[in-house]
Amino acid sequence: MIPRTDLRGTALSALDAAGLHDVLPRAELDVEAAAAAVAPLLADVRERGEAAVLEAGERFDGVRPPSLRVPAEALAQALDRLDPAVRAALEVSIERARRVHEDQRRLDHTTQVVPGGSVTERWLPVRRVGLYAPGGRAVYPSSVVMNVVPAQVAGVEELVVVSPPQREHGGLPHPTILAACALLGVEEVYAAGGAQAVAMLAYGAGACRPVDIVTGPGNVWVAAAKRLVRGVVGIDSEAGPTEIAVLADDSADPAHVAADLISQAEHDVVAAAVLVTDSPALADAVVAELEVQVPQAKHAERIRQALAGRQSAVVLVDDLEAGLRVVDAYAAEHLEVQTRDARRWAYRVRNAGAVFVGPYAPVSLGDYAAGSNHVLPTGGCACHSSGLSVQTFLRGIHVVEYDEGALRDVAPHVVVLAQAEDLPAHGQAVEVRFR
Ligand code: HSO
Ligand code: ZN
Repeated sequence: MIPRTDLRGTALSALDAAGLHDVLPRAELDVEAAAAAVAPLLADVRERGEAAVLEAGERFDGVRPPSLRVPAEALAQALDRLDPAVRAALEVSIERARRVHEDQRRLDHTTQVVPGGSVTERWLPVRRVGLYAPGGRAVYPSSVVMNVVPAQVAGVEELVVVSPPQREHGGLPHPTILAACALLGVEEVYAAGGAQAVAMLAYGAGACRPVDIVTGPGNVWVAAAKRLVRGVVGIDSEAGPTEIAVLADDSADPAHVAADLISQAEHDVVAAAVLVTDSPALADAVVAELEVQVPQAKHAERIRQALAGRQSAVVLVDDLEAGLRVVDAYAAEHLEVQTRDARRWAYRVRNAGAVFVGPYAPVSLGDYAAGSNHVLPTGGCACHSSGLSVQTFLRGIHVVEYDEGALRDVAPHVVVLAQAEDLPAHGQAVEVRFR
């Protein structure tokens, strides 16, 4: 059902991400190869614009959308037809996410460096943002919420959502995606998916003008396209398969731990579910629970494959200190801490996309309705990157203000450094003001 790894008696003090790789391998996506394959498609969209996007939709999504831009009536209709319970749940999700993200807003700040000399950091939103919302199996209106809310809170002026045309919906994107857009007040939506949609956002095509940043999860083609347009536009991280790690001791409820592992394994056959525990009894009980719960799950086969994959494991360690080293080295997208004194352990964690504390904070709460963002670093990137936030959509600009006296005081230092770098004209530009 799930591979077991016994690290008891192993010296973990030297454990780093590289060492752990043999113990807990990660599913590898060959984005490089995909990038080579999609490069001609990007060039085609750049050259021929809308026609290339529509043709690619026909080829890859099996349907040519009636129009690239989704008409306003289609958005309104999707919202009208949305199940009221789903609408109410999305509204809660949006409201909680707004509250958390509003607190992320950075304030402009002025540092008075010397009398007469100051530097102000201004935080300005990017003007136009493109959000990718997958179609197919991963139709997640919740991800539309997680992308749109921080952009709106940041003050982004123009928000564009792209999502693949669906044959069974007459070439429109999935109606739940459209409804989520309508609920969030996003009006500019295009029926475009895959690499061609990313190219359209980056270069512009038809009515869609180029954006400044492209965000949002997608398959390997989308990740490859994002990698290729980076530089032309900004991108968020390349999202990999979902990961959950659980750090637990014998106080954890095995039924809960198993359910949480299953919840993220449900996403994908390459999703990773990792339990790290110092309790052999808990490990056995969780495995027994998996045997019971997995067959009852709707996506049992997908879950079974994810749990059985090399990327998933039950890891036994000597104690929670060792467990902490393992989860830190692993740097999971999501980490649950289900131990006694969970809060204390949780605050010692250094590497994780998000940490979920104690028995009542399962990852699926964070996926939908905690207020936290669910677009998080995967593949070990949590040791250098953060999840999506208001900050993703802001740029800090230094505004430098010095008066004559303040410049005169520091002038000799500027001149010396300019000479040391063999750039005397730099020094001249200061001295010329005082001749
Ligand atoms: N757990 C996924 C996000 C998601 N879950 C969307 C449900 N819907 C990656 O963090
Ligand atoms: Zn999820």
